Amino acid sequence: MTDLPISAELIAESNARELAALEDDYASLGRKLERTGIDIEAIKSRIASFSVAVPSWGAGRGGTRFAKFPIPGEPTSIHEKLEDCAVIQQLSRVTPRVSPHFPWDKVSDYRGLREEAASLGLSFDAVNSNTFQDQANQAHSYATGSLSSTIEATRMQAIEHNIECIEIGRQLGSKELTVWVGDGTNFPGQQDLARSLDRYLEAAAEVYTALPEDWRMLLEHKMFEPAFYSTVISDWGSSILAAQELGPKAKCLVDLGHHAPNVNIEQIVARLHRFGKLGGFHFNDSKYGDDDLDSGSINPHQLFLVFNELIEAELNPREGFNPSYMIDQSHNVTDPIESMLSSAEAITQCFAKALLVDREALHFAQEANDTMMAFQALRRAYNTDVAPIVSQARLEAGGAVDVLRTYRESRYRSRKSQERKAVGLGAGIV
Ligand code: AOS
Ligand code: ZN
Ligand code: ZN
Repeated sequence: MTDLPISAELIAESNARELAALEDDYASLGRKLERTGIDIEAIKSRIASFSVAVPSWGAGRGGTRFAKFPIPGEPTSIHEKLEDCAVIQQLSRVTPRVSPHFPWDKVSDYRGLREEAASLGLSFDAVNSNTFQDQANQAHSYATGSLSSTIEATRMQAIEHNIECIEIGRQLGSKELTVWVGDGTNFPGQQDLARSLDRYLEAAAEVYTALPEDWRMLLEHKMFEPAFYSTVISDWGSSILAAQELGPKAKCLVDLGHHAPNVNIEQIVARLHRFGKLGGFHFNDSKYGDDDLDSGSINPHQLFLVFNELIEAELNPREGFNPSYMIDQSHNVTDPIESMLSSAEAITQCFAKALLVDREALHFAQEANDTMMAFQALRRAYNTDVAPIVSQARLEAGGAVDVLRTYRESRYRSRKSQERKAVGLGAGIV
């Protein structure tokens, strides 16, 4: 491995200051869990094998249609994004894979890019195609749709782009193509709701045919935006029907922000799994819509309930259980590295809490229709502070006990602000 962005000495020094307190907290939590028959070491080893991918685009500042405010030192190429993702992995030890997006991350040598990632301790996760915006020199516009466009040449272009993403993914060592289309309408009557789905299905089938044997195609549904009246793959119903029609390699991807407010997402997770179609997640949080806020920052309880369903699913595997976990957030006001460090920790903690649920007590209460005790089985796990197990697992994997403090001490961002070229308006203004 070449030089990693954060020095091992810095991490060790930072950890040294935390060790005594962590040892104390870990021992105390271990005793508490032991009283309920849970072996903390077993939980820790489950956490040690947990991971969540980070999106290459998440390394940059997000924005809205009103404005984007870049920060000094923001990455402007996939190479710089990989370097930032390496920082997240070095400190958190739960984000060893990066999900790239094309053509945003286009380079001339993908095998070289794969080696570059490997030298930073990273590999590639699902490849994301982009047919929701036009690129310079593109022959046909996606203004009226892509895979579901009424224009055949546009559909063909979208199909070819997805197939090109598969080809790039093969070179990067990926095994999944995530397809989210912005296709939809803004006016009643704008498009035939049935025929637009027909066109989507036909075009998606062409992409499906190009999938290598051991690949999966993840269909990401979204209720609205950029289309505000209807979208072609609007919800988990449309998604599972499309996935069932396409074939066994097609699965559904649940982006937590892509539902109507207050929808019971954990139940959607259970449903998709029941029919063997749960393919993966884009983790984020939201208050109003597809806000792409940091995971667990608004409703950590929902995130916990999602993981609770995932543990249940794992105990009852149907046609395999192997969902891909990924973060998909828009970091508009924070340092993206800090947001992803904090989010990776929040996600891992919810996974850990779900592992603590006394399944026997839960199932017994469910069978006995003892509502309060069933709820309490979840509540007890949710109320447990699992930070010491998650931190201990991270420490043992070579990460930082206090990820954010160690990151700040590294002064990584300010070093990058000296080295990297400024991004557009606002960059360089501190
Ligand atoms: C869009 O809302 C989706 O969440 C997609 O996953 C999209 O490809 C990603 O957010 C990058 O824009
Ligand atoms: Zn998403
Ligand atoms: Zn989204």
